[in-house]
Amino acid sequence: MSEQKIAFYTGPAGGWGALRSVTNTLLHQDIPVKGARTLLSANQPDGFDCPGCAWPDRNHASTFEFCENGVKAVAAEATARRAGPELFARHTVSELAAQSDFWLEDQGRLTHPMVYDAASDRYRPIEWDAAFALIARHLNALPDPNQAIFYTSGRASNEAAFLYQLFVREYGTNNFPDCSNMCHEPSGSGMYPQIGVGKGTVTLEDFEQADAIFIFGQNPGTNHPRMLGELRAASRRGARIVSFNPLRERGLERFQDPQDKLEMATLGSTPISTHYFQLRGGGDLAAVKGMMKRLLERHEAGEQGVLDQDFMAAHTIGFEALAEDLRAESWDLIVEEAGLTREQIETAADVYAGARNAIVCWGMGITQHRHSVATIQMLVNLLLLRGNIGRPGAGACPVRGHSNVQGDRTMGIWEKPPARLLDRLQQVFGFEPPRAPGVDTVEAIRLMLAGRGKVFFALGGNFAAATPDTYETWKALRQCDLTVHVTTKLNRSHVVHGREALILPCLGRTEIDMQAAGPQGVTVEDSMSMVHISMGINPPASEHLLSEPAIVARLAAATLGARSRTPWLWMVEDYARIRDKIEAVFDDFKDFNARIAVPGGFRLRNPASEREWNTASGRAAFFTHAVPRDTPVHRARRAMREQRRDTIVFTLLTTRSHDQYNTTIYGMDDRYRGVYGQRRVVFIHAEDLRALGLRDGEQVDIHTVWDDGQERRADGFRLVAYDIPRGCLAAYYPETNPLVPLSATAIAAGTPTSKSIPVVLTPHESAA
Ligand SMILES: Nc1nc2c(c(=O)[nH]1)N[C@H]1C(S)=C(S)[C@@H](COP(=O)(O)OP(=O)(O)OC[C@H]3O[C@@H](n4cnc5c(=O)[nH]c(N)nc54)[C@H](O)[C@@H]3O)O[C@H]1N2
Ligand SMILES: Nc1nc2c(c(=O)[nH]1)N[C@H]1C(S)=C(S)[C@@H](COP(=O)(O)OP(=O)(O)OC[C@H]3O[C@@H](n4cnc5c(=O)[nH]c(N)nc54)[C@H](O)[C@@H]3O)O[C@H]1N2
Ligand SMILES: [Mo]
Repeated sequence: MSEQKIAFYTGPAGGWGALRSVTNTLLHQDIPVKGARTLLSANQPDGFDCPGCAWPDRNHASTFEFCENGVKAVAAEATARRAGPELFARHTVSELAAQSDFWLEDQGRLTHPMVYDAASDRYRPIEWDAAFALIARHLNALPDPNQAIFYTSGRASNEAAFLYQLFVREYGTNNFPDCSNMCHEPSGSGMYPQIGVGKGTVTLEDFEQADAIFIFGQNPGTNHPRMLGELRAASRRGARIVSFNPLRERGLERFQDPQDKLEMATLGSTPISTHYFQLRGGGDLAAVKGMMKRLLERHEAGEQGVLDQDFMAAHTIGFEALAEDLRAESWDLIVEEAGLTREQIETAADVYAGARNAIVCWGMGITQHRHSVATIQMLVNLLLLRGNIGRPGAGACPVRGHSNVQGDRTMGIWEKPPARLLDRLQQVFGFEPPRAPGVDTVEAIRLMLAGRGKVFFALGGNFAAATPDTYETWKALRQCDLTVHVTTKLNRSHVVHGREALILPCLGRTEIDMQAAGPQGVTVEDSMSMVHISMGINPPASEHLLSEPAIVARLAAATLGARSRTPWLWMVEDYARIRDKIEAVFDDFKDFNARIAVPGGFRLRNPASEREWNTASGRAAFFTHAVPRDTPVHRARRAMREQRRDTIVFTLLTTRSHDQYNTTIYGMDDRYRGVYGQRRVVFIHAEDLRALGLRDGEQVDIHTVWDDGQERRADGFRLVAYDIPRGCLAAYYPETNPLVPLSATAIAAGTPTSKSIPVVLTPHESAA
């Protein structure tokens, strides 16, 4: 591990640094040779889908798409390290719980199903059948199926997710919290009523034809490195790339393509953003409103072609209300809340108006706010004003996180299932599905805290670390009668457990999945609705592992018994049988098995991208929103002023380092931001440091300003003077999750507002 230092990085993203990092990663996982072979099969027609991000691949083409962080994701799974029964015999669970998140996962792949033994405070091995019987006993003893909670993380394949939602609904609940609730939920909530789909409307081909690409609140250099390939190509043919981000992210500035021999040899690189707007955290709605106001002003000054009036007349409703609201909006308020000058906002608008085709991308910098749904609707408004949906080179591109998070939702992992899905399940499987909505992630925590959530089951993920209000969440999990985790590696959620607890180790996507009918592939859907097959190539990490579909099927058979007419065990003998059932439930999956036999798979239909609007009015709808002036940050600042305290209330945004995959910490560096050997850092503007009377490098404690009387703090963060707007702070997740109140959620989506937490800083009180 590197020594602790802060050393600002001036090179491009990618380049030799990325290659060095890959070598170190493979060495750390003890797999130099095997790792390399495994990587050559990632995203190939006959290989596995990279378990990293959801960015699509070019037709699963035959050239290896290099991606530093894809390598880390694959290597983490293909590691030679093992966390077997010996590890659990050596350590009590209390001892394991004292270890860091990094240490827990670094023990390697889990090899045996394990059960918690309270007498010895240890996990010990258990047979699979006994494990399923234990879960079935708990589930069947609950007086109400709504006391069970079934979490999903977005790595589960379509086949696993489909069986899972079917099992849980046959069991009797829609309690499906999932990682999406903390991620792109607001994108779906915003887009559905507006354009009738909750997914992106673009494909990779559109990126080749766009004249302008707008990137709001996304850090592709770290989280979707393969996207830099598209951006680089766009930049080279002269497209405008406009970034809105409080931080200057390296990957949005320059990229050196490790696959380009000339660029590597000459140390050349390609600029990415032509325009970079360092707006205030949470300032996007105001900025986009300003852009639209500018377009309207130009239009009303008589300029032709600023707005696409033909498109609006034929396809939209609500423009007049929006226009009226834009006219009435004050530039002063827009400028104040966006944290950009009027000239900057006008420049952005003019770039947009000058582009024939434009794409708008967004990530967590947009979705994890109080007003995220409204902000997303403003982004879609912006697209609609110039007819930038439903034609080549244009559209909406919410960039998804987990590699199959979009597919899981398509398969019905949804706490608020549409009636048509339930009707179809009823027809195809002959049972009465529950109709009442279930709980999302935050509601699930509340349900457990209230003592009405008693069994917690997780298909992947790390609920204890990924969710907000960490200590409340831990209390919630510890109150459960039973917690169960289907997982590949040891993590926090296994050591913060219910009275009884199980760890069920499963195959990873890189591994050969052998069933009665032979080796099986699974399908996934990427961020652009492309569905394709993924085949593992490595031998399983242990002979005791089961696949996720097999775990769900055997659990369903054990729990439902003769109550269910579904042929659970028969379906998992050959996953083509599961796909036939998926086809029977979802019209879009017609000829499913045949269509995934084609390399690259197929694209699910996206009506909005064909200008068919499945909305209430049958048209695309403009939505009007006020610039938010009453967020928790505004309120906290007002309260400080009223109490005549000069304490600075900051907006804390929590983000990912270059060396992590969500709660999985690969290493302690964040190369592009110049941080090495540590994670407890907080980025701050130099003027704010001075105003606080603190120095760069000093340690502080962070406290949330929230009006529920509960103290929330995270201690011992090193201040790093950084290029960030005044009044904003940035720090890494999950260390900062104790600061996010459970009640801090997005309006109309329930997503924790992890990018806008009102906080104050105090000098660190050392424990000594
Ligand atoms: N290597 C790697 N890949 C990943 C992941 C990972 O952890 N590691 N996670 C996966 C998952 S699940 C997801 S959802 C995605 C996440 O990918 P991203 O969406 O890129 O997520 P973050 O790193 O949380 O932060 C996004 C960016 O938002 C900016 N930002 C913060 N607040 C604001 C704001 O108010 N306005 C604007 N305009 N910008 C803001 C931050 O500075 C940061 O650059 O990546 C996926 N891919
Ligand atoms: N403060 C703050 N909180 C956040 C965010 C933020 O930006 N800031 N981001 C949010 C977002 S966008 C998301 S998506 C969530 C992520 O929440 P989760 O999806 O719950 O978390 P992960 O860290 O991705 O889960 C990692 C674990 O998944 C398990 N795993 C890995 N591969 C497999 C597999 O193939 N099968 C199974 N069964 N298990 C596997 C491993 O045990 C690993 O420890 O966190 C959210 N939380
Ligand atoms: Mo995510």
